[in-house]
Amino acid sequence: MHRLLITGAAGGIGRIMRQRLAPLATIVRLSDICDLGEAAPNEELVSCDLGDDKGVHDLVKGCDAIVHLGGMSGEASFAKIMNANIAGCYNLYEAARANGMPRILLASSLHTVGFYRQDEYFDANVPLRPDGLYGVSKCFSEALARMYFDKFGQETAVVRIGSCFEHPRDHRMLASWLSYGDFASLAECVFKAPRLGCPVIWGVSNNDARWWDNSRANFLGWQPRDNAGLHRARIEETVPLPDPQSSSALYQGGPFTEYPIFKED
Ligand code: NAI
Ligand code: 15L
Repeated sequence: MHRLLITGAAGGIGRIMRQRLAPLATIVRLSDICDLGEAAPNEELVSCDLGDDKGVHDLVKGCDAIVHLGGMSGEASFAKIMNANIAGCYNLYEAARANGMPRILLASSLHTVGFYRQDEYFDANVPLRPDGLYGVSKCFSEALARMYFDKFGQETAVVRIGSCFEHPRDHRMLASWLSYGDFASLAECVFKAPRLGCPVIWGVSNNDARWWDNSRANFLGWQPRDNAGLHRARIEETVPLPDPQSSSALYQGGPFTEYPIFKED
């Protein structure tokens, strides 16, 4: 492809994907509200608040594909969630519709289903059970993606990311971890698939412990290779086992299930 847009490119996942996804496109356009550093020869840097509809329209223009990582990545006040995740996602889809409908990889989250318990196992058709306003905003983005597909044919890979960090950080992440390498290989499958549609895919590595059945996404040919199980000994040695009655041990969404509705901005 000629130009790939990555929103949220200054964030934890974005900073890694900036390099890892570069082989997919001639030009990578990187966007955030935070500093993106210096542009490499294959890069374009665009500062843009996702809540700015005109700015997002210009941002998407000329792009052949989008990895949408930008927005609030945890629980926050409704005002912040509203601007970055709800208005921001709407602005992105409207901009895509006006600019040739580039294929989108949408970063959704396990917090769309955070109130399921850790002893439950299900596929992507499970009813949503968000664990906070952040999770609700991801449910909104998933519904928006589906509506733009059904109404206009806009293709999106809705990726319900578990916990995407360099290594799993606690016992819960032994089931929810997605390695950076597996994220990158998923993005490659998404953008190389002849037809995508609008599947919901669990963004999770090939962990020994598992809560999610990804068989509905088999058509993509994605084979996650990393396994959080290889980090179990380290986690068991260094991270205290949570109280079995605590949210961290009971719910897939862990502590997010306990957060209040934040009022501060
Ligand atoms: P992050 O918080 O490190 O990065 C998000 C980026 O979005 C930040 O650089 C931030 O400046 C930018 N951003 C925030 N508000 C914005 C706005 N109004 N306009 C433009 N940019 C804005 O998050 P991370 O970990 O890199 O996650 C990326 C995406 O993946 C997020 O959408 C997050 O919700 C989702 N996700 C991440 C998971 C993880 O384990 N890292 C798990 C599940 C979902
Ligand atoms: C998410 O959705 C967040 O973006 C990430 O920072 C982690 O908190 C992750 O879920 C998780 O719950 O592990």
